[in-house]
Amino acid sequence: MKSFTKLAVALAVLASRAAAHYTFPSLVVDGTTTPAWVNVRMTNNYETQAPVTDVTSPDLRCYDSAEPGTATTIDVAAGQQMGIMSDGTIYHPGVVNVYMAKAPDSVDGWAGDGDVWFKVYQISAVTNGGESITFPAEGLPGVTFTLPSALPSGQYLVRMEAIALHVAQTFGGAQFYISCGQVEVTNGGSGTPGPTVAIPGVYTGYEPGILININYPIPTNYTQPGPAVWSG
Ligand SMILES: *[C@@H]1O[C@H](CO)[C@@H](O)[C@H](O)[C@H]1NC(C)=O
Ligand SMILES: [Cu+2]
Repeated sequence: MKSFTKLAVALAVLASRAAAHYTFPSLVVDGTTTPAWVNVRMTNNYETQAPVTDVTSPDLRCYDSAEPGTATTIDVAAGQQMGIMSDGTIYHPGVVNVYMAKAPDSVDGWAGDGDVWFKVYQISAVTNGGESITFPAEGLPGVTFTLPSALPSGQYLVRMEAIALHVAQTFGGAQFYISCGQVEVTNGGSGTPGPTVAIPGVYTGYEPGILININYPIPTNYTQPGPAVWSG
């Protein structure tokens, strides 16, 4: 009886969360939110808000295959806070990763090919041995993080990835909400960011943090997808 009730609750929650999607069209620099799709490359889903679900798709990178993304590059200082904002909230339960990749010179038109991506920030899930699982990113309008002081100066793509896990119990069910901003890091340091990965390539879709039933039974632990955060 108890497990039946839990399952019914889980299914009701799942149904109520099925529809709402989101994009990440703005950065926050010096406390100011930039207008939509000015410093962020416009994504295929700017109207539909639909997620990427194929982790091998080229769209897992910046989701701009429909029209190769262009954006204006904005200055951010190493060691300072910046943010990435959605067009609403991070509605679904799930986790967040922010990756960066340094362009060889200008980031304008740079595709971000190769093992060039490193993680600068993440918001994982919180578990307690099977009693509950919570998602601190759920419901946030966006994320704020500090750029490492050791981050070298230069032009970068900064890639938001919110992984919605509400229907992730089947392969390909996790929903990736993605966008790439263009920033010029000033006043940088001399660190060597890593570990670096290729995107797509970083995930197979079978990771325990991507192919997961978050509703029932409640996971006892959670493994954040992707490499460790580089903090400089
Ligand atoms: C929980 O930990 C076990 C043992 O390390 C691991 O095999 C499993 O994949 C983890 N589960 C999740 C959802 O990360
Ligand atoms: Cu949705």
